[in-house]
Amino acid sequence: MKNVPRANPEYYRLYAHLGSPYSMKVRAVLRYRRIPHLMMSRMHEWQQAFSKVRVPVMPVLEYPDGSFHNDSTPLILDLENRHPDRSIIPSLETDAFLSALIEDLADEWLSKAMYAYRWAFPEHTEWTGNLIAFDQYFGSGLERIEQAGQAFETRQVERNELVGCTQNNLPMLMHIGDSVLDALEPHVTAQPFLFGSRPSNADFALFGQICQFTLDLAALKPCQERAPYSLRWTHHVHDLSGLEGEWRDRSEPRSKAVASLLDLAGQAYLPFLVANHRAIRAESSKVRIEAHGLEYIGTPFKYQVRCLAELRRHYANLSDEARDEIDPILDRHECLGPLRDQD
Ligand SMILES: N[C@@H](CCC(=O)N[C@@H](CS)C(=O)NCC(=O)O)C(=O)O
Repeated sequence: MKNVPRANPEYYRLYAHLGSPYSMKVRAVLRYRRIPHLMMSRMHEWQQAFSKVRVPVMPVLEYPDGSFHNDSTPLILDLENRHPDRSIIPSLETDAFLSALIEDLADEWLSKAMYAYRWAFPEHTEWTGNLIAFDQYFGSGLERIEQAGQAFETRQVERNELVGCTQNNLPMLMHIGDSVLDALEPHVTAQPFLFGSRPSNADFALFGQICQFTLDLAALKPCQERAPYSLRWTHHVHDLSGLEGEWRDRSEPRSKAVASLLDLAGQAYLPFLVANHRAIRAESSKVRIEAHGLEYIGTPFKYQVRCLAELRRHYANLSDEARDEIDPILDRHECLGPLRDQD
């Protein structure tokens, strides 16, 4: 095929959509970092992008050089190497580690609450399916939109089992959403972000999932009642292009929200990652944990084995000084064992 010259070759192209938490995460990062980009949100545009990446998950970022990349966490780190200004990795080594841990918890654990709110309440799934199809096909006729909506709804509801959004797991999944909102609600009225007055990769990951709570009918009312300011906060994080902030100084205390999120990581998310790792190694078809007096049974994922390995690698690479400071904190929140173990 002939190479058609691009009108604006310096732009990144983000193949993404409003109903995708990771899309909103990456778009907000690009906006905050003032990285020039174009948002490509229609179905025919994604199809083209999906054919260029190994794992077809949303969002895909096309670099100005024409290469295609996805998976938000490493993608964000790659953008850090390419664009030094307005970094979203906290400058303190300890905070950078905690931020990576919270980013992962949001992407891989809070995301289950988001998916459950969206697809595990049968009375609301038709509405969501249609709205997401509308995003991809608006202006193409109601019939086309609702046909695509139904197809998408069917596919996503069928995936509930695979991603662990079962009736058995609902109490655990709702507990995850509630715990995160309870951690953030007093925090967002006191401080704009977790590690200072500028946003971190953890803030963007939490935002990505929570901004979806403002879209889904099952989530909207309970979450708005529980944490009105946290939901409102997400409307700001969508576009922080004008924000100027600083990382916290070493002498300033960390937000209490960080401690609460570490509790969730230590009590449930890290034990889940460890159990997932063991299940994959044992070639078991199920991963099971108990936490907060609740049970989670799901399908093990290789991707999450990499998440655990990545967190352990990051922890192992911390300087002695950072470890002296962070070990007692991780220990207090039951995070240290799973990060140190190499099994
Ligand atoms: N780890 C990936 C996850 C991305 C992801 O799961 N995206 C979802 C949409 S929000 C997706 O594209 N899923 C593929 C599918 O539903 O088939 C990231 O951080 O970007």
